[in-house]
Amino acid sequence: MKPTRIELREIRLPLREVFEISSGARQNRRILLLRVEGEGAVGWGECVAAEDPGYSYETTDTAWHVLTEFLLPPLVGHTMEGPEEILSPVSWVRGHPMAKAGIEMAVWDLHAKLLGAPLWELLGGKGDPVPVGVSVGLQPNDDDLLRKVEEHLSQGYARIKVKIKPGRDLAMLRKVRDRFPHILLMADANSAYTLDDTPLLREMDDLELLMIEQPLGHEDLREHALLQQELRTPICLDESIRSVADARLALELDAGRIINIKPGRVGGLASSRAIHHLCRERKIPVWCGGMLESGIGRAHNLALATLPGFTLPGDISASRRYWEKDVVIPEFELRDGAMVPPEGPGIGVEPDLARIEDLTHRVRVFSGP
Ligand code: OSB
Ligand code: MG
Repeated sequence: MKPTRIELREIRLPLREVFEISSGARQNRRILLLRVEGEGAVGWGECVAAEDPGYSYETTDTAWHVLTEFLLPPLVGHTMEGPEEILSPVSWVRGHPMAKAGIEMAVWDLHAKLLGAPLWELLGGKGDPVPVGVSVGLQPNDDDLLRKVEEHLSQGYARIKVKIKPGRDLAMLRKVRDRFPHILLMADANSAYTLDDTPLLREMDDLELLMIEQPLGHEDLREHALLQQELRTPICLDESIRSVADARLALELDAGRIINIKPGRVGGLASSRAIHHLCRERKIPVWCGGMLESGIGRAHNLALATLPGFTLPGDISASRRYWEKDVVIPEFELRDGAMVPPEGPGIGVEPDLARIEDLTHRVRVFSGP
């Protein structure tokens, strides 16, 4: 297989509502899409880097820089056996997993399309519906939050994740738990706490949360291990896991009992699958996180989440939860609290080319022999 033409474009796609996490608020998404052509087929990928470096050091602009200057020129025209190999010529590039994942995932889609197989099948998944949850951002007040949770439950979401930060945590979560005693409920701190907050985090044990996601710093694996020993509630790692090596170390240290796999965050689908296998061997449950992706990134996430170790509902919500109108046809919809993996080849949904063109802010094309 050989990618002979790669198109990188930035689209601007506003979220229907502001999405606020402990590190800040977002609304006007600047998303990088990758379109790869080779042997008469076309594959699509999405880079999940955000507009600011609050979640990761990568941003839309650093990813544009790394992709255009370092990753794409040597990859276009490069012959490979399969998508597992696409990043080998650029393995010297340190870090930047989100930039790398964008092109890697596009090549997976291309590969699946050339084989005429759904991406989920190629990754080793089954086509069964995937139960999904929703991630609810910080709200102006607790009543607004309760209303949001109620709305999402009525839409059928199988699990509710609530963002927390110091000052908006225990009391707020108690209200949600009191109102909805039996739902699958979890909290995501996006690294807002330190070990000094252990007494507060311990009080959350009474709330029967499914897990607490990334309570401590993104580089604090050791601290997460110490905290986990003090908590009954499982810790789930998100920001801390940027590679297979991070996952191996985290499991070795018992720094968490659950891992949130986001293909964008860990450098693509091949490393996501490797982390999945590692966790499965050790009976560590995983689930697929989200990065407010457009339908293209969402399609990849859904394919990954069909693997058997993804035993917890993922942050793979319906297109409507994010966008006035998505960039794929058909849009993603919820069916009985689950998403049905598309049957078509590759990601199984069609990019809406006219809409993508309308939203485009800049494009770079690379072509090779
Ligand atoms: O921590 O999982 C996170 C969104 C942006 C950055 C980080 C996170 C999130 C979400 C939303 O929680 C997940 C989604 O619905 O895409
Ligand atoms: Mg998270």
